[in-house]
Amino acid sequence: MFSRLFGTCLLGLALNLNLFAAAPAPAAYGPIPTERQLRWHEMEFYGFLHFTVNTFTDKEWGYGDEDPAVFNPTAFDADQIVGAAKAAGMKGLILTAKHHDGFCLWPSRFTEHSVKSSPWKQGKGDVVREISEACKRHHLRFGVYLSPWDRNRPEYAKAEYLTYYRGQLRELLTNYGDIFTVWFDGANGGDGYYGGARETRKIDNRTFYDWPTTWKLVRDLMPGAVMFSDAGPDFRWVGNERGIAGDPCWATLNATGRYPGGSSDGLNSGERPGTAWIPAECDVSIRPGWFYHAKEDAKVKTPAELLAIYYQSVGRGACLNLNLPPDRRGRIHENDLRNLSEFRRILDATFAKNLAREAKLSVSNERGGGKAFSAKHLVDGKRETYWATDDTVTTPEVVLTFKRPVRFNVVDLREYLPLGQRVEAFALDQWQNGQWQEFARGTSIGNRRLLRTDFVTTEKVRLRVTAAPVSPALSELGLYAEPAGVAVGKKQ
Ligand code: FUL
Repeated sequence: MFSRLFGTCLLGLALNLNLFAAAPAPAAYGPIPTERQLRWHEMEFYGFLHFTVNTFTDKEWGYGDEDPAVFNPTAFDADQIVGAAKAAGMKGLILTAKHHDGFCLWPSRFTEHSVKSSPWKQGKGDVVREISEACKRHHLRFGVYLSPWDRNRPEYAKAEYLTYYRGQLRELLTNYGDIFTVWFDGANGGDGYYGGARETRKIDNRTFYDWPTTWKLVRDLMPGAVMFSDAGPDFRWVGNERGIAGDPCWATLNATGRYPGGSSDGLNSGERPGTAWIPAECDVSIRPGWFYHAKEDAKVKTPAELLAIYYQSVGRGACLNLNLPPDRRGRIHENDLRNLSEFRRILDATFAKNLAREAKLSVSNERGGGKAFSAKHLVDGKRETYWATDDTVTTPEVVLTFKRPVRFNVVDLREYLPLGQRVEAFALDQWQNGQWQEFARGTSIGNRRLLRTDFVTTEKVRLRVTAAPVSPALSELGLYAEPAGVAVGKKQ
């Protein structure tokens, strides 16, 4: 037993040190992701749950003077909510534990303005507890949104407010198990109830919140959690609430001088080479509003709209955070469920089979001529392995030759992220009438690049890296066909 364990350890060590590889791995280029960011990238698609007094008052931004008695879902069902997210393919959920109105979905000991003052479950309910536990049961990661702007609190805009805010953060990060993200919203409209003052309070976003201290608290209490804001530190807003990343969309940003609630310049496309790895999240609601409104029941985004968003968010290297607003029952509405399930059905049918696996691969260069960085890794379905070239080869190509013509309309590419974002431009060719014909081109790849094109039928496909400051390191290449009858619309 001991010797087997020892042998396994030695093998692991040898693999780690790359002892069996013909050449050392390429050196990383530019800013690179942390371990916690890599885990976040792997999620790709997760959801928001916007739920509070607004659900019952039909508002988007509560003023902060709402009577807690209005919060009274009639048939709250955490398993129905989390099950809907799971069935849609989401890997996590972020709950608005407190939105701008200040009402807390958990019984915080720092305020009475919470579920404990509501009739729901005779004041004994805890939405944060129920959703976090349902997430565990369904194997989704759980995250929290805690609005920095609080229109209920008398001390908002004064230094004491930070003690209150951090006390709440501590409650959320210590009582509800693992938290994968803390989502810090930059919005601040100024006016509010503020304990009865009913006035406008201006704060300086750059200094008031003293973010470094709050970020440190999160790092201390939940080291694996990634933090969101307009400016990171771990992932950034994409600059719009339509769910659309820029093209290109770099995972890097010039971080100096940026702060939550600051300028959104550069957030949509990122900045290259950048000073920090701060990839984009696309947040968008399945309905026009973030909160549930019965009048929007017929305005749920269609499967075709959701697909277009997916290709322009996940497909541009970002993560997609799709909001599902629980209704007044405390459930996800049937119309949302219907569109989500058709969206999922199409995605599953599309990505069921990677046609590139049937091809013979030939490449213009393979690092060290050896197996460790072989082009085979492009089609092994593993993000941990990759095809790399010698340091001097920055614009290689790979040709896929098929025995029979293949038909596809989606190309899927992935870079090996631990070595940084390396590829700056690429092109794709198909073989037609004895010659190459370009059918798509792109710039940034990063975590994932999906190109949704017209249908191509061909016996040979070529990927050319056309610009890179260093040798590329690509971990995946896929060719897929969307099922018949999908409204593709314009190319994505
Ligand atoms: C914004 C907020 O003002 C909205 O209500 C919503 O929470 C959205 C996700 O972020 O800044």
